[in-house]
Amino acid sequence: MEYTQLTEDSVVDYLKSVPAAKEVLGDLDNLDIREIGDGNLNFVYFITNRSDPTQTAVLKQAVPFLRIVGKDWPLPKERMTFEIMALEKESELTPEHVPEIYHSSHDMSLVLMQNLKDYPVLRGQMNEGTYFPNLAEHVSTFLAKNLFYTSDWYLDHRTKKEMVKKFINIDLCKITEDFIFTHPFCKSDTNVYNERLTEEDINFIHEDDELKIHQAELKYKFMNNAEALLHGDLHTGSIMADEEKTFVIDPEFAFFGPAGFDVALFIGNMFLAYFAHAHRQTLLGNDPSEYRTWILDQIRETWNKFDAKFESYWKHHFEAEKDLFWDYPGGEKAHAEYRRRNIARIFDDSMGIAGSVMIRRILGLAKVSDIADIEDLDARAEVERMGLRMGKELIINHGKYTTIEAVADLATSISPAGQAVPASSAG
Ligand code: SR1
Ligand code: MG
Repeated sequence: MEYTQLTEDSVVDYLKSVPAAKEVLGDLDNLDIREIGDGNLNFVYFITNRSDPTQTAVLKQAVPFLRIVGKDWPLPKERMTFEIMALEKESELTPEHVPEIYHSSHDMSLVLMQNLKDYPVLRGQMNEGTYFPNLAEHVSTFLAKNLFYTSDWYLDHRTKKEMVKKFINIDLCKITEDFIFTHPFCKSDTNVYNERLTEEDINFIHEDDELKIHQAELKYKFMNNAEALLHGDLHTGSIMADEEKTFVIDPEFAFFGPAGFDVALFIGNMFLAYFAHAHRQTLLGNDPSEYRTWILDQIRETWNKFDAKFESYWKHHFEAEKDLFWDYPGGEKAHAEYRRRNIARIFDDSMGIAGSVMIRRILGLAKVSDIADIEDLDARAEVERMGLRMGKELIINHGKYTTIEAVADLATSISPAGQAVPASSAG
């Protein structure tokens, strides 16, 4: 079928050409269709059978431009092909953490999938101060399985290279190269600043030689290290959850890059939430320490569980298929050391990139509601300065922090968990 951009009015006609739609949604002449996309890139339709709300699905379609900017910023709609391929791979490796796919079409750049309406977006729920007892457990499994089982440490040489070839995602990688690794670090027209940040706050990032050099190195690593299949945009807005289940959505940025990148996106966004709650918890009428301590616990647990799971998948695989290379007295011990060094290097990459992620959400175009929705601009600026300080320290000195506990201590040295950012008198 030739591509057409769907609207609320044309979704039903399209669904009538999809056999799976009837099975999932029942009577296709009795559907309620609502466009609910609030992301930066795509259109998302919520579809429900008016007589039976359990018959429901979500249709996501890519359009040939960047939605947040408009038609003036063309972006190939073929990005949906990467999302479909990534969802297929993630469904193989971690079916419990991705939505069920009912139908997909590369030609129409769309996917029809499970409606996760009972699992709201994690970021919004965290803004309200909700706790998720399984978050670290689930996110660490998603990360460890998808990253280990798509790396050269598991796949054979041909499968891996064929996959790398399939996942050359030029245009969305360019968005990341620009909007995470470049524009926020210089005087780009795409940046958007809280008006209460001073020139000094901004030049703290834009005019520091060491920061520039380290940031350029992180970007180079992103562009040249096809280590594992990444989700590519794994921030807290790409996670939907309740107390029991956790789903990761939206992998259109998928490509083969440094394994630490996905870890960095999640952990960097969690640190931003930690800083935002210095103010948010006061608005909610709470002492900030309880919720902020929970966030730090999740950060520590996510890394530590990821580390243990990644290593155990690797160890298990090594034992099953011991390579001639390591088959000598002492070889197993040497392999264990090789594993440790690689996981330590993934940690180091993750912490450096987490610094970039934090700064891009403060100075760059695409914000996070945790901070950007703080109405009191002075309080927001105070929170933003915390993120800028931590981001800069991680970009320059990530090598100094060898444990996640040390990185969490860095966050508390910038803002202790019990410290509140109260409303400013100016508001
Ligand atoms: C220009 S907007 C780009 C951002 O939106 C997506 O959600 C990704 O985070 C991307 O970096
Ligand atoms: Mg997204």
